[in-house]
Amino acid sequence: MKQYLDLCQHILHNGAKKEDRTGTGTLSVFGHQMRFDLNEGFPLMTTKKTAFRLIVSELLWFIKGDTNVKTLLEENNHIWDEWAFAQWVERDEYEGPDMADFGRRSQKDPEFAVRYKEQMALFQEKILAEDGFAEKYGDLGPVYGKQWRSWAKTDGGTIDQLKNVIESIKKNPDSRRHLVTAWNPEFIDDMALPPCHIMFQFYVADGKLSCQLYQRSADVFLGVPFNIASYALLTHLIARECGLEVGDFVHTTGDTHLYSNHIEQVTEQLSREPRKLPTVKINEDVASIFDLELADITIEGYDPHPRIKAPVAV
Ligand code: THF
Repeated sequence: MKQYLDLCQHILHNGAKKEDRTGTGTLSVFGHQMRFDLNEGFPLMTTKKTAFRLIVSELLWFIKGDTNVKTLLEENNHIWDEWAFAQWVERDEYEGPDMADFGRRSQKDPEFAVRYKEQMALFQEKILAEDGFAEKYGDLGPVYGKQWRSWAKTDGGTIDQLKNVIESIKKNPDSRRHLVTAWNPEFIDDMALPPCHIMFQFYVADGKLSCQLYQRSADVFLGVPFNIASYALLTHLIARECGLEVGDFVHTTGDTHLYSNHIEQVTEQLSREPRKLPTVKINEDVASIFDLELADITIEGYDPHPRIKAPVAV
């Protein structure tokens, strides 16, 4: 995926030094676009091993309208843990040691890191073991799943944007209104994290379905490989649902940044040669996108360079 490696180079050379909410510091550019022809293979990083299983599990979680990390934990997916944990440790009911600013402190202070790991393990255990606890403290608020599947209307009803967009692609493929938006200003403050992938649009031409995503904030080393694969997969799933072939995935990003503690890792990744892209397989026995489970979606011919670890900014 040359587009991605070019983006990393571009930020390293042209990025502005910029402070951010997490206090980590970034190199950042504003406004970037990548295009992936999904017929050239499935855009999963080959220059670093990327956990496809986690991408599928997160996407199905969005598609089912779920907003609770319990479901992800049950699938051994920890990519949202920090955001649920951040809410938990701010609650009156939390009685453990002070966890303020745990993301930064656990990287700087090894003793604190031990206490943080303990508290995080306890939190995960309770989410998995106690339904009442999970219901109360595992929910991230009205994040993606809620907005995609049950956007709140002023009259008390809800809008299923995902079902509607599938219907509109089937009934009126040429429409210029195949949109789903996760940015709901009324509820931003109730979300554990305001959405990063804000809005996506589908487009049909020559029997092919394309998708463009607008992402307001893009963590290029950790998040973007997930985001590309996630929306590429969504495009495959919706195309299948609508009896179309796949076209392009267009990824448009706003604040497009490399965290200052990912620079070494990116440099390592840039030294590697890209390999042949894998392909995605979706279980043909399951007809509807809403019934798909983790095991129904697999990747074939994936032969990446080894994983490169990096800390996530919270
Ligand atoms: N916050 C930040 N700072 N970056 C993000 O990418 C991000 N997300 C979601 C919400 N907030 C974010 C969460 N998505 C990983 C990947 C995606 C995430 C969060 C974390 C991650 O740590 N990946 C590692 C390890 C995966 C594993 O457990 O194996 C990796 O090496 O890929 C952007 O949508």
